[in-house]
Amino acid sequence: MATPLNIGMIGYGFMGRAHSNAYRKVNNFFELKHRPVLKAACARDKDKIQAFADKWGYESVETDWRKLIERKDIDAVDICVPNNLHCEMALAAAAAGKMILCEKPLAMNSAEGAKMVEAVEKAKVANTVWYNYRRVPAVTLTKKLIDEGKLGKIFHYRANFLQDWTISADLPQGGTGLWRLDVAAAGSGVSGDLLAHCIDTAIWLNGSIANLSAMTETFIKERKHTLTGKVEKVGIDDACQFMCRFGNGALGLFESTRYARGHKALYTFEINGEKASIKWDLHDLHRLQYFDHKDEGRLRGWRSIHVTDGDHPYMGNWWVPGLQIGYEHSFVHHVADFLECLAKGEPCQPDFRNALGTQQVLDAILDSAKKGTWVDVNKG
Ligand code: SOE
Repeated sequence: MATPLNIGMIGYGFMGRAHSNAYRKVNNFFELKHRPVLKAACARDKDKIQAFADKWGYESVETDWRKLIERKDIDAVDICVPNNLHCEMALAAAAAGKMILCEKPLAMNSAEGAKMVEAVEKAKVANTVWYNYRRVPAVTLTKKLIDEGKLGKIFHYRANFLQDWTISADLPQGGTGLWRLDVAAAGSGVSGDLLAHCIDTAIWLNGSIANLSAMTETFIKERKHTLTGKVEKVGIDDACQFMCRFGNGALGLFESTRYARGHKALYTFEINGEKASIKWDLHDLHRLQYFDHKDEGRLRGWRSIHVTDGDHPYMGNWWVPGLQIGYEHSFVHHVADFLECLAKGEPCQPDFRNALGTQQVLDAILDSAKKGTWVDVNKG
């Protein structure tokens, strides 16, 4: 019988749903020593959080996050709220001895992130940041192939995350979902929201980023603020591009925007190595494109691997070969790994310290864009 792990969820938005779904499903598909129990959900709006709790099966609700964190029957706190609240909540949760699963990006900036790392390491509580795309089986397979040396020396890393949902100037900033457009709540725009995913994956697959040169643009300069009702300056980056040099000498090129008409969540990466290349596309997330220079010349070409076989990462836990899974499963995998690491007493990556690496790159991006120069990534 698996040991219960009582979850206290703070927030009820898109990620609150994605994580709750993962907690509910994980033990149906993975053999684990722990079983998440949806103990309490928390938000300021009593009616909304009660409706969320009823829908997902949380046993109780709180309207004050400090009360949730103090509850003796909560083992792990899941922080699913805008970025400006991550640090304060994580510090309080660590001080109360709770495990923490925090939404990405870790914090508003690396100064906050460093405080969070210090707090969880001092309190010795299990912690992780929900960079979920690492756990899409095709992406995890990429990691394995690189670690096995199949690509050889890596020369190029290219990644994009393209969306188009903020093109209308009528879209306000602030409030539910739209806090992503409010710099006071988000800290940054597409860099922290979208490029953060690309950077996390890139560092995981190809090692640290040494220096970079970035540019950002805010296409819509003013938007009505939902909370104040006034038209206010937009402080976030609507688009961001940067080039960089990795520690291993590879060159990197990254782009993210919410102004690429026609693209909804086009996260792609391509990695070119001495022996082989790999391409991946979130819109076709169960496939990996692979080119191996070792193949016989006449037959050489890009192959499209359907990552659904039992010996592909995580897939042995799902259906039968050939039947694919999707976006939501990356979160189920994250919970499964978190619980497995907990049973073994190991950190679940990315932990706060690891996610601080991404935050340092994000700081460098904004710094470089502001100065208009190359900057070194400050490892703190
Ligand atoms: C923004 O639209 C968003 O929902 C991000 O916040 C998520 O992190 C990303 O995975 C999908 O896009």
